[in-house]
Amino acid sequence: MKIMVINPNSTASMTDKIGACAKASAAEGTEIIAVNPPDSPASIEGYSDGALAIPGLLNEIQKGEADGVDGYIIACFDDTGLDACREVSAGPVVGICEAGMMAASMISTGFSVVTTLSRSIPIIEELADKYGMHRRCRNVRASELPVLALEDEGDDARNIIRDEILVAIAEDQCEAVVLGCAGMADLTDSLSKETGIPVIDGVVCAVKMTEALIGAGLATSKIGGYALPRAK
Ligand code: 5HY
Repeated sequence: MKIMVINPNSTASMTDKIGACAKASAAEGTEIIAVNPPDSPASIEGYSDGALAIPGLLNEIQKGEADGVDGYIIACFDDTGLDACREVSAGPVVGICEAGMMAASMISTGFSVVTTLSRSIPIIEELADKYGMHRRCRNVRASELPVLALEDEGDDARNIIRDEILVAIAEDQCEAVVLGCAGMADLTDSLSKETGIPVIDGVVCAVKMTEALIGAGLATSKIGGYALPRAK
């Protein structure tokens, strides 16, 4: 099966990192294609960045449909343009926020999210409501790291996220933590070991869930809300 992983921002180094994590978790026989729109914002921080990224996202899906892609992953924790992408896609489209929250809700009675800037908190809280996770999602916290700081060498960003996870454990009584940015995908193992709590990355969860949906022969319903756009 062929799965396209789309990083909605235009930072190629982050796309490479996301692609490497996706490939490392993919099953034998799964081909992972990691792409980003060439002209979207360098990072998605807030509502307007998200809106500006959607045309490029839809364009990547159109290219995938012409290239026989079986399923898609939106590799931004804001699940940017997820519903619009499902409208124009035959195969399943999975957002890393939804995938990460679903996985966390299956291995814990309550989880917290640690994201980048606090301006992302309302967006993620709205997604938790949309996915019926408001009872399981104990809190959404900001590390106050700009998204692109995750591309910097060294452990500064990692240590700031670690410290926020430790505060979440103490204050939220969470039993798992979901990392609230695709750019954190390479930090899960070391953070889990150091903090002693399951630390979850939505990219890996989305790969396994997309493989499961395709493997189960499931595709996006073309009845109703996700029907292909009508010709006008
Ligand atoms: C992400 N932004 O996963 C989100 C995270 C955030 O460019 N990739 C981004 O801060 O909302």
